[in-house]
Amino acid sequence: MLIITGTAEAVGTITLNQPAKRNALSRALVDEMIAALDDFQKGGVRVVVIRAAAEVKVWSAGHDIGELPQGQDPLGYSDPLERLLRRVASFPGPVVAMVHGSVWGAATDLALSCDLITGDETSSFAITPANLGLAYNTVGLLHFLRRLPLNLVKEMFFTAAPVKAEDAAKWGVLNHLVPAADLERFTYDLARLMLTKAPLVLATVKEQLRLLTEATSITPEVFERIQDLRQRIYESEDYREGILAFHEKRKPVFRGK
Ligand code: LCV
Repeated sequence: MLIITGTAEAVGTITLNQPAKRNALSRALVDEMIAALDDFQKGGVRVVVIRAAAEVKVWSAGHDIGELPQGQDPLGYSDPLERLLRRVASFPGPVVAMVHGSVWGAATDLALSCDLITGDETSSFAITPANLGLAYNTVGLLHFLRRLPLNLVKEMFFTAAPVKAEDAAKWGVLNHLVPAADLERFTYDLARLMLTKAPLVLATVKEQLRLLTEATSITPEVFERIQDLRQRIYESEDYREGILAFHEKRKPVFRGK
């Protein structure tokens, strides 16, 4: 089992549980998370908490780099991680990311795709395509643009540096920054508070907000220009070098081609 699931009252918990790979979001782990959300929905769970085990230093290392395709769109519509982000957004109730430890790459996109994020002083958030030479996807960029001012989105993507807890709270990535000793109690108190509210309203307001925030239209020409720009990246030598450097456990040398 790559995740541990549990329910108490009508709150469901998914605990990422593959520390040996720093909870990298592999296809197998993502499929278990999607199945858990399906089971929660069937079982009448109304609020979900996604967390890692209490003692980890890394909440999730993001997309499983070993599974990133070469020479084709690395984050296509049917990519497992993209399917997970859509499933979190379609779950008919609040999904809370409870973060202890560092969050990397598309795991930051996962946290931002949750409805709320609570974190403690060990939490940090990095988005890392610039470390891999990878073409990030348009939907993913919109997840960031809807949550953060443009200058902060640019700093996160241009530096790939972890945004540490204090800044994450100040920038609005975190709903609440809570001392590590209180994080679990605080998060589940919040979950239980939402449980006392009308579930049909929470599910409907969540879906209305999804429809409204995703109501971004782009022209076919803009679509094709974005695809053309991204194809140049994922067919680049830099992308191959980024992936290779990770596997060879060395710093990549990017040459801009
Ligand atoms: C597979 C891993 C991973 C991993 N995949 O432990 O944002 S985007 O656009 O780039 C998006 C596509 C995305 O999400 O890409 C992935 C972005 N993630 C990262 O760049 C983080 C990569 N990981 C790290 O920087 C380090 O692993 C951290 C800082 C997370 C933890 O460092 P630590 O020293 O604690 P190791 O690096 O030793 O990793 C332990 C094991 O987990 C594997 C890693 O290969 C190693 O496996 P082995 O023991 O077999 O060598 N691992 C870590 N991250 N994303 N595998």
